[in-house]
Amino acid sequence: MFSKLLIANRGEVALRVLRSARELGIATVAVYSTADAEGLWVKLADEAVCIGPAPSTQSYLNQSAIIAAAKGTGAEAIHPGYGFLAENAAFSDLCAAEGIKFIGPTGAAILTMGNKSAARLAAVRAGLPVVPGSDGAVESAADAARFAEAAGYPVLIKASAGGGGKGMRRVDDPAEMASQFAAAKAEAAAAFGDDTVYLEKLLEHAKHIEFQIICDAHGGGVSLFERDCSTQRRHQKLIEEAPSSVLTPAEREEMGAAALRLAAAVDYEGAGTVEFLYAGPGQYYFMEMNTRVQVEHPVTEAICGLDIVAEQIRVAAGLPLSVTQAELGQPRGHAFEFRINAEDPRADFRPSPGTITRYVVPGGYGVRVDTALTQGAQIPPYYDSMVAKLICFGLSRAEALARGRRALEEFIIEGVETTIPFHVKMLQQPAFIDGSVTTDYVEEQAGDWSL
Ligand code: MV4
Repeated sequence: MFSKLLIANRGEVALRVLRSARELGIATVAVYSTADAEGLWVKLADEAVCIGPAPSTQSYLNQSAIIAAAKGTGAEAIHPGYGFLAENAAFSDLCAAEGIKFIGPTGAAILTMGNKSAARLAAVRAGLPVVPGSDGAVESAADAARFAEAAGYPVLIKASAGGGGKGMRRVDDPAEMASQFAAAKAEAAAAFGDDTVYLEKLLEHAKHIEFQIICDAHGGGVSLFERDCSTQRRHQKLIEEAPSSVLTPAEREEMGAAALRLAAAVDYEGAGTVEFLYAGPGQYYFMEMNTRVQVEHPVTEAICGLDIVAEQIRVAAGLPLSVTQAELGQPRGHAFEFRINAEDPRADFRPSPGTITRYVVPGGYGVRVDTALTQGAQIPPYYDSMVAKLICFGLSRAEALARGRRALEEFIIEGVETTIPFHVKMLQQPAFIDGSVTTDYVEEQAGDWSL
């Protein structure tokens, strides 16, 4: 087992990793930008290294500064968290070259899954169902129109180097194909430095169902069941839940096995998430694979009784997984995660940085708050707006929902606007209560809410 671990991240996920490392008896090294010097994770770490000024490119994305901090403190491993360098293949390879264990998959696995067209090809080869799509990249608007004619409109033009909804364009009509195709390529070139695009038939009113898997270095792997992440706004997840309210045990087993087949095909090591679009019984299709631990992992921890970050560290140290698929059985209970962002839901969710003047955290059985917030904390404008995650567990979905409503009412954050009012309203919606929300719900239904 490692004796010292560097956490190459900030905020709630840095604290999350620090806690699991400490419980495993591992010394912790925090890194921070000049804007984060007072961060809770900086204070709680055994050692802390300032890696640069506030802008991410000069701090949390500064690979050489992070490697230097690891070498300077003698850290044997680096946990990247999510975001920043978590899915940066070059950084994974750089750690390996420097003899530092990257807590995550190899650069090769990250590269394959980071190219959404290559990921789709790997999925087809591993026998996963995919939505009807072009075989690889589409070079011209004429080819794109031919695909769309055959598959039927509407179609999606997707950037191979995109993902998470970035670089996606919907085309409903042949007349707009040429302009949308050109715009999609230009947008992909500008955003990712790669204008390669591919096409898929658009699957409307589908759910975003993703499977958490974790693989050890000895060919072992388990499915930790699914999460329903359909409550999204402009591809930003707002509420996640586990398990979904739609899968049958047979679908759960089938989709989990498919996710593990895809992982095996790329010699995957560590925690990963395989995303599916779910359009009804037996109608599920591979979308993407994320090669990092995700923001929403706590809802899976709640229904599995497992510390996923501790498992990541264990498998990176060459230990076998702590649990077998047989021991996991079926999900136990139900959990929701509500993302508390410093954004104003009354003003198009625009960021709301500032100082926390009042802060009261909910508690009680089945309530977990993952945050680095403290009274008087500054929320800087440089980073992602998520400041806390409220996770509520219950033996049934109804119990978890009631607990979520109660905890959201208790949660007080003043000094900045937050998404709490959005969550309170969402939990009153019949479509949410009956579990039928799909990926288009928030855009179609919640756009004109008066909160
Ligand atoms: C799709 C899709 C429907 N049809 N592909 C969004 C980002 C990445 N996970 C892939 N995504 C989707 N791909 C086909 N062929 C629906 C989504 C999707 C989505 C799309 C629009 C708005 C919100 C969304 C949330 C999750 C998934």
